[in-house]
Amino acid sequence: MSVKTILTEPNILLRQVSESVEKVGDEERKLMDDMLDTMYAAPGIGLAAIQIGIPKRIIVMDTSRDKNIKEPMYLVNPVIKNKNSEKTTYEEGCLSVPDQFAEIERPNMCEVAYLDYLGNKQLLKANGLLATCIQHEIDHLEGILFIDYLSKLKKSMIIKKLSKTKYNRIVV
Ligand code: GNR
Ligand code: NI
Repeated sequence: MSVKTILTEPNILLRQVSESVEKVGDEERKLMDDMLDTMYAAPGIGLAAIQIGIPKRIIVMDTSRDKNIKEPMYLVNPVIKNKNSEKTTYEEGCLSVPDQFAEIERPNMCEVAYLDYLGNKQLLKANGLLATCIQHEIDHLEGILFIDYLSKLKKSMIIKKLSKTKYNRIVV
């Protein structure tokens, strides 16, 4: 279990489309453990493998409100099967877009099929913050960041700011 460096925009790796996982084995579980450590250390409520430079379709999440109660979720090859036409807005942030926040509108409910930590098939119906987080993380697997939904001007201002700042997370 170790905390990895989180890549920040602008970085072409974050724009890569991640590859499906063929089998959930020990290597994938080790990656999920490291991703969870990295996410908790950040701290964040979700993390996609590409954020630590691994282009695999794996995300981890924990949207539990109580910091003392850990409710880790592991989603391998997640696919959205259904989403609501009703929209909801959250102020989103991203560990790969440090210190920047914006209101983003997304479907308020989604059903997602995925493989869990043991490689078993699961179907999850999510709403609220969890639904938003799942969609934010699946976007990462397609090389999409939340700033892509902003106007060209807002997006370029954020990228300009990030380019001026050197973000280095210390790997312990
Ligand atoms: O920690 C995070 N918080 C968050 C808040 C609102 C909507 C999405 C997120 S995900 C983010 C962590 C992250 O960057 N995951 O990719
Ligand atoms: Ni993110």
